[in-house]
Amino acid sequence: MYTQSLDLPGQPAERPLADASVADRQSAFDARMAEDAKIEPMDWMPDAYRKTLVRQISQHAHSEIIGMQPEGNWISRAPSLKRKAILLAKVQDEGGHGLYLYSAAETLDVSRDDLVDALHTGRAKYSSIFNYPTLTWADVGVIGWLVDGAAIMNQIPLCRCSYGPYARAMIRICKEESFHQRQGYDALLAMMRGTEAQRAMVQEAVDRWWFPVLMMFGPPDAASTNSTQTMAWGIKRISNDDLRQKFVDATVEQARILGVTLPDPGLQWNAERGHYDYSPLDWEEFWRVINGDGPCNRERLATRVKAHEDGAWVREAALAHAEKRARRTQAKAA
Ligand code: FAQ
Repeated sequence: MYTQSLDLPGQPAERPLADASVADRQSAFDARMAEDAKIEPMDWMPDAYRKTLVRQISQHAHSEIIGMQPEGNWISRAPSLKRKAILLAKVQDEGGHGLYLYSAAETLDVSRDDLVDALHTGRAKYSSIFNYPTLTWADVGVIGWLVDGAAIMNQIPLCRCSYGPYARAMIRICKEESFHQRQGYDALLAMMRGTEAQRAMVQEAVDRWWFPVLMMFGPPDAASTNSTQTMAWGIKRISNDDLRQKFVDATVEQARILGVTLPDPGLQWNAERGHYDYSPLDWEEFWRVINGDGPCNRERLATRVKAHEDGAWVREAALAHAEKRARRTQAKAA
């Protein structure tokens, strides 16, 4: 099962190379990269590899945690008991993903307090998509279908990431994301088989989310500052633009079955390329949103900071309890 412990079954607790020079350690690391082997927390790794993993994994964790808000907003207004139970489970799953990912980041010698502080002070990024509002119940279905769908497309290759704890965490996360995507599609299908007003509500939600979802994959490859290095290190396996294209190609047919129109007049099959063409995205909007000026950035961050502050007593009580138990165990042993 999933574990945060640093030892692996069948491997010595201390990896060889403890006394090796930096050059030897670098060549051992390069050899592992060349054979596409996993890097584990006890292995030596270049500082830049460690830093970029901390950056990507912690930003991913922040996205899952902030990502609870847009749908959490609808839990008390879900249209039926069944939809409410499903949505509650989904939002809790996202919280769980954030916790696995913080734990994976902690294996890289960073403290969770520092990571959380970076989010709360606006120094760390989280996914652009969670800065858009959820105005109607159809938005909840569209998040499941498109946002979770894009997340799966991006995260399946991360199950093969070179860093073991991140790759293993992604396997379980992807399984759960699949349920999320299906529940969203199912909710939308129910609405599309409903009244004219419901169908219009779904179409209006798709119109608002389509382009921001395509931007989730990150800037075009030419503007992606991290990709060349992270792909060389086997962290990212497929580029931003290639993942975006795979997502567009997969989604067009799903939209047709659902009966919605994707809001892009430039979307058309290109037989020569064997892919759908789509219109250029508004990258100015993307940079504005990730730099803090999207429709909901301030609200999302303020809600998160308040939740953290409101939960201080729980953390303090848990620590006091742990200390009391440790004192009791010590007293018994004495
Ligand atoms: N939003 O050089 P690149 C989910 C930043 S989880 C904000 O291409 P990279 C589940 C990027 O950090 C969604 N910032 O970057 C769910 C970099 O800035 P930095 C999150 C973005 O890392 C569903 C700069 O732009 N998923 O949805 C974005 O190679 C429903 C230059 O970009 C992950 O985090 C963006 N969209 O590629 C939860 C997956 N795109 O850090 C609740 C793991 C780029 O140098 C409800 N992460 N930036 O200051 C990744 O795969 C990658 O980090 C990318 C970005 C693809 C997101």
